[in-house]
Amino acid sequence: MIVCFALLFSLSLLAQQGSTAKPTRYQLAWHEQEFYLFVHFGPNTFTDKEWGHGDEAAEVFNPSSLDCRQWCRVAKAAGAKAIIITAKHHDGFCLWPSKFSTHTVRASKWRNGKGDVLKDLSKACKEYGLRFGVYISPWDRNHPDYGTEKYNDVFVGMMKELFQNYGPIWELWWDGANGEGPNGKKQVYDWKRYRETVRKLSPSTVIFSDVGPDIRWCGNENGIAGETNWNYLDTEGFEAGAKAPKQDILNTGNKDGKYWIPAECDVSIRPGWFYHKEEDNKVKTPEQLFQLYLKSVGRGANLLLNVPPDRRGLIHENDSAALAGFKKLREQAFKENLAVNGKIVLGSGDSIKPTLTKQNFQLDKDKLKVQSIDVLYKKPTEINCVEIREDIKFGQMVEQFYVQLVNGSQVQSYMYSTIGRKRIITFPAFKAESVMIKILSAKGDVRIKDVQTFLIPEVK
Ligand code: FUL
Repeated sequence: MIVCFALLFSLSLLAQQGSTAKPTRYQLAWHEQEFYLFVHFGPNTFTDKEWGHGDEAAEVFNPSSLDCRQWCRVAKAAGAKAIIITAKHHDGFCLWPSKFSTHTVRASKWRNGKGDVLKDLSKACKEYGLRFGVYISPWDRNHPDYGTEKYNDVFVGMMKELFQNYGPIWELWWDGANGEGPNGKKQVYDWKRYRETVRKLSPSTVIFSDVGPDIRWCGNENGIAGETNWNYLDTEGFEAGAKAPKQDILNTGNKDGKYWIPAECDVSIRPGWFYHKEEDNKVKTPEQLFQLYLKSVGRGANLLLNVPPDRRGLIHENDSAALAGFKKLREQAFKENLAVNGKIVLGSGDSIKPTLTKQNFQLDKDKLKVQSIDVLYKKPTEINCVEIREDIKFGQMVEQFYVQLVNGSQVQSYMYSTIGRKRIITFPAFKAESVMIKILSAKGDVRIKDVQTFLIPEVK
């Protein structure tokens, strides 16, 4: 019996690996979150720094009217699905009253040392139906044990507190940065132990770091996934931080990578990660945010947009206005799928419903030459955007495809590489009688879940 279980276990592990690795159910659910907020908040908010030195007095942390429910309302109004907060940034200050540090909210004046930002936020997220995520930096410029083996116990102890007191934690975000601590020493991070700790405490949590194990960094802090974006990555011999794969590899993934580790695109709505008053007029516009959406979610990745609360402990009016505008643009762009004004025909001649959501279909890798997907409109229809989805629960297959727009003798073609969970492509508006999507090459049999076409606002 034991042998049987062992065999089953190793078979199921095999299913996660190899060039046809598939997402776990937690990763699949993660893909569906698409867009969520990052919240950088802590002493830096009050000292105007981006990287605190760890010697800032705890008293500087004193938001005048912190309200995590306001953050949630802003997130909801923006159509974001979750909030990930910097529970501890490099300065070591804990936004919860950790037993493992003296540099925490407990030592601040805020609410007479009785406040707990994580408690407020985890509760508010539950109330508003948002997922709750936590960023925790292993680099700690304050902790006296940093740079010694004892610090790994501290870090593990802190994570236990997070999971035991504020769970469920949907995503855990590990920053790979590794600088000196207060005694001038660097820490040797025990990533293996950290990973095992989290898996044991909360198997449903998806773990982000440069190299996963569940979600990878997209290789830049501009919020932009690769035009070619594989959900696969090879991680053997790599770790988060200095030992991570090159940034361009993180950006595109590895076509034949062994593990399913999709990209998350982090970027700030302002130039800095933390709030700075002088950046109040440098908030990204709805149009800029929409472009970022196309270059992240539209390339099969997720978008993690940082919106830093101000010294009141509130999301600033300029940021919430930009977010509302961003939501409106997405709604306008994708409200009407113009493919429904016609029919979708497979290269094989089968006609199917204009939206494929419920009717996935498969293109046989060996017959790609004779297979394509055509959208035939009832009358010429102006479009400038096509959205295609692969059914990624079977893996990611497409490596090259083109889109051809036809109106009589007028033909316009565009070539692309990967599709993945969602690929949104845009081009100059064209009045089309038909659109053909032709897959030119693929790793294996292709399963397409949906094809939609739109006329989206011209956004520069
Ligand atoms: C980086 C940090 O050094 C920045 O301060 C910020 O937190 C960003 C999201 O990650 O590694």
